[in-house]
Amino acid sequence: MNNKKALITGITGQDGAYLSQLLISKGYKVVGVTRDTSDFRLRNLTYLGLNGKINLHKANLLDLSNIIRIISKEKPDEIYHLAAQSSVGLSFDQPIGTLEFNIIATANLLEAIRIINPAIRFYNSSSSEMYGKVRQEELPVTERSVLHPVSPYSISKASAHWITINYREAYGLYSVCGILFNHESCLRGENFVTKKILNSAIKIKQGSLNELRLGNLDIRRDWGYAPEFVKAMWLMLQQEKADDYIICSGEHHSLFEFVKKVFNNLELDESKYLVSDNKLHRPVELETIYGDNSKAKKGLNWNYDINFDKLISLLVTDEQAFIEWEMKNKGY
Ligand code: NDP
Ligand code: GDR
Repeated sequence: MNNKKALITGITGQDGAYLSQLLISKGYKVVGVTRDTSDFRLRNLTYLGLNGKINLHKANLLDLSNIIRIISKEKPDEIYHLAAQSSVGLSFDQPIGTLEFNIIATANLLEAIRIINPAIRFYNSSSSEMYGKVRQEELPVTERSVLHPVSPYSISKASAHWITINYREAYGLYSVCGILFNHESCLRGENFVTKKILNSAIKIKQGSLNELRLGNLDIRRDWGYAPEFVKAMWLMLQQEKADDYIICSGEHHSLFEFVKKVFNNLELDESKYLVSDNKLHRPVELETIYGDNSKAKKGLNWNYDINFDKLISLLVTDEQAFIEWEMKNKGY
């Protein structure tokens, strides 16, 4: 058993919950930071049975004094920075808030580490969205591909990415970025497309819904399974040398394929229920993106082996169990 302590920001989100579960299973003491400890926010931790196993702090990551107080008190060995306004779509409606939180929270955490204890290891979740406008011939993207972000969210993530690297290069911190491609689970927020598809398809199957309305169905993404992605985050902080890694499945499929597979899995014909809605298109869209995960597989020994069919089947099964749990635990 190890006696390490990890602090996770964004602990109530999809990745925060799965990462907490992983670290607790490895014997870590886990401390979490959240804006609010209301029951609704704790849904993911409750679902995984982690309530009571984590020491939660209410904090505003824009307030450096708040962060300094928590890090000084808890003395973590590792910090996993997952908190963000993480919706690309919402960032077009809330550009300033997204830029402010996603950039300044990251800078505040790194500055607090530099002031309090530069030996604390720091992980930051960067995003495939940072690559943005990629030409077909430049795919799959690698850690060395050029960044060309096309949304307020991806611009904020590109800044946080370079701030994290800069603290490594300028001050010698062990600060690293996982460049994550879309990864999904039943703990995904309701405003992300896979959760919407899975939840709607199951409700259509149950007879309580009769349509699924989506935006651009032609986009192609490199979708992965969230519980496997958090393993890579942990591995990144266990290396001799700090470095950044792309974390992705390496496969790419269109949103239409995703819908079709989910409906087929439930023995439904998607053409009877799928409605394409132009109002759900984004002002600027990233059409196709997929990555090369060979650096992570080789360098971190990250064993990811979930192909698209297996991913869909896991997501459908997980979502069915989640809906059942939600019905039984209304109000959690
Ligand atoms: P979630 O949105 O599920 O969780 C993020 C957490 O950040 C929330 O639970 C919330 O915690 C906090 N948060 C949300 N909005 C704000 C806001 N406006 N201001 C302050 N805090 C906020 O994200 P994921 O778990 O999916 O992702 C984790 C990280 O990884 C994020 O940084 C995301 O950008 C990044 N990422 C995710 C990918 C994915 O496919 N999931 C891919 C690439 C990068 P609370 O309310 O408790 O404070
Ligand atoms: P994304 O995820 O923007 O890639 O960001 P999202 O699931 O929101 O969108 C994926 C793609 O689906 C298209 N789409 C729709 N999206 C939503 N949300 N709702 C719809 O109805 C719909 N119809 C079509 C979108 O246009 C888009 O192309 C996620 C987040 O987790 C980020 O934090 C992370 O950095 C990136 O993945 C990698």
